Amino acid sequence: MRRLTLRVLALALAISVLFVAVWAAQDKEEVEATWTVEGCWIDLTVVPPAVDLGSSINGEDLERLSANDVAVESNCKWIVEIREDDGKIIYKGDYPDPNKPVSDFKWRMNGTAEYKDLSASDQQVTEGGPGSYKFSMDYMVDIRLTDPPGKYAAQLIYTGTTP
Ligand SMILES: [Ca+2]
Ligand SMILES: [Ca+2]
Repeated sequence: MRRLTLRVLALALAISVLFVAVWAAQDKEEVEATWTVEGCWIDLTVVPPAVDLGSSINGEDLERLSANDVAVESNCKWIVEIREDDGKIIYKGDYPDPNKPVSDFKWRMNGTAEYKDLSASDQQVTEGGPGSYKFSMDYMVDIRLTDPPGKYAAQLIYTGTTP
């Protein structure tokens, strides 16, 4: 009886030692994960790619609000600029080309007060920092007495840059 008790005690002790040994076991390794972001990136989207300002019937100026939606995503500071591709308005009609100046076409960010004249050189539309941005553009065209009947087109070039 006593031997049995001793054996049980010994076994219990062995088990408890084993448990202590298992529960106390621990090991740690530290890993440092590193990476690099190489430089600035910018993603510019302007939709739709074609915009119709409508028809001027009695010589009235034409305006279209929120004609284009612009989206910018960048991990750096950025600017968006606008220009006319070659500084010439395309004219298609039966009359001689009136060589309508591109400055007769006006643009502004929707929500801002004043229209600016389109130009063949880049003009800053807006700027921002890292993140995702959306805004829309209003267009206006000054119809003049010197504009003969026909179809007119301006090619707007948007450029996004991280200076
Ligand atoms: Ca042009
Ligand atoms: Ca006018």
